[in-house]
Amino acid sequence: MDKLTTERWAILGIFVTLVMGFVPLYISYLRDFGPVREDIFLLTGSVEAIQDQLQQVEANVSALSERLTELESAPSTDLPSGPVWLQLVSLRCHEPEDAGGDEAFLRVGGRRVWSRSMDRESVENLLTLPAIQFAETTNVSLWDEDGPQWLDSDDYLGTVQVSRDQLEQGDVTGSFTLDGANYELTYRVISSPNNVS
Ligand SMILES: [Ca+2]
Ligand SMILES: [Ca+2]
Repeated sequence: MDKLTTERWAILGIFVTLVMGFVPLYISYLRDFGPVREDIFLLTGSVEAIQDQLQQVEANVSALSERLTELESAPSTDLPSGPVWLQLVSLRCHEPEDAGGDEAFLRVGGRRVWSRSMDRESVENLLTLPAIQFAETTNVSLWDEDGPQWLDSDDYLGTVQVSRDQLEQGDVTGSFTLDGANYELTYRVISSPNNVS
């Protein structure tokens, strides 16, 4: 063999030796670290998913924070602290206490404010009565006048409690249902006695 051919064989030998040595090493590397690398990919994927979720949560927190700021800066819906008035609207008799109809009368805060004879299914308009000022609550009670008092005292038919919480809620109804009677009261709680219509 000439010198060139010898060198070629030598280079080929070195190459084959390197390849033969490298292949088992690579196989060993895959065996030892292949699955780990897969796990690392999976783990990396999970980390990315968690990062995405974190970003989502941060975005949600940010949106909520903005909404909270909006709500805090919104005008207060607290009820005004000034005086309020009770405006009686109507009284409907579904069932009177007396068989032939009642001599009905209303008391507001214990004071008699109205009276009228009422039969079954009759309705009385109370908007003509002046509005009555009160603080937090006041009671409206309905009675049937009987008599004479020493023989047959007036019959108490029930109480409707009116509260300033009902301010400007429009028409509110309450019932008087004691002693077999059934009446329905409609009223309004208003911030000015001139709001009647
Ligand atoms: Ca009676
Ligand atoms: Ca009566």
